[in-house]
Amino acid sequence: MGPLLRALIFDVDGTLADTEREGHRLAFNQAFAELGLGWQWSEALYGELLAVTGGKERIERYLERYPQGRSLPGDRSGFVAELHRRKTRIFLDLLVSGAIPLRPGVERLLGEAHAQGVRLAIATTTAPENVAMLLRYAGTRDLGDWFEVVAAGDEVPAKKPAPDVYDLVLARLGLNPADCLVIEDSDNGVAAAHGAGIGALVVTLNAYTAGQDFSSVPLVVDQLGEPGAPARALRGRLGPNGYVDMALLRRLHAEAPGAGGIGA
Ligand code: XBP
Ligand code: MG
Repeated sequence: MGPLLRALIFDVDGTLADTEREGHRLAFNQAFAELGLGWQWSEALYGELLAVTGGKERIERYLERYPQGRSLPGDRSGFVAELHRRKTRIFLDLLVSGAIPLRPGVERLLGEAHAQGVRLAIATTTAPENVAMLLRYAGTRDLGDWFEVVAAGDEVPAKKPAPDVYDLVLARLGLNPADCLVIEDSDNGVAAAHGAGIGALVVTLNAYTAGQDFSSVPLVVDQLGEPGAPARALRGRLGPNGYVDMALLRRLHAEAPGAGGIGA
């Protein structure tokens, strides 16, 4: 028998909730407006900028690519940090207002895992306070206490697609890659998990990640799904009930416990 499934590790943005288009993007735009910058990130431009993970890094990329950066003050990184602090405050207000719900099936699956004693962790690029507020306000109860470990992008030298944040989660859990299964929504997230040697992966697509290459992942679905509102599998197969549950995750994990098992 292979290793037991001991922990589920979740990405946050795009996976637990559809935070990008009507969440982070709006918060960036509002911060730009507050500072009178006259910058506007359209849905399409934001989709391009998402190739860079991390909000501060995303602003830096924008400034490198577009002429807006030329007129900025000398202390570029201090300016970006202040801009990002504003953006985070605005994003937190959005979360507290309940404007960003969890994706379908997320709270159900977390509850199932918790009830079965499977440990829960988060590997994200965003800030820990964003995660705490999302978990507090997006579900029907504060889900934060179900998560044993939250590892965030600014805690590690390199953000996704580097494996650092997944390595940190494994160290904090005290588990091996083969004990875990990851749920992600993006190619950068998949690369990070694979880089840390975690092989069992589920991808829940969203509008920004639907066109990405997930050929190395055993199960790709449009959402986790709920009883009566099934998910759609774009790669791999769902169980008879048509949604992602712990029985399905245990099967996937047994079939591909480590990175070596991927695509086999
Ligand atoms: C998510 C991100 C984040 C958010 C913004 O990537 O790249 O940067 O867009 O968050 P992933 P911050 O889902 O792969 O972790 O502005 O707080 O960085
Ligand atoms: Mg994501």
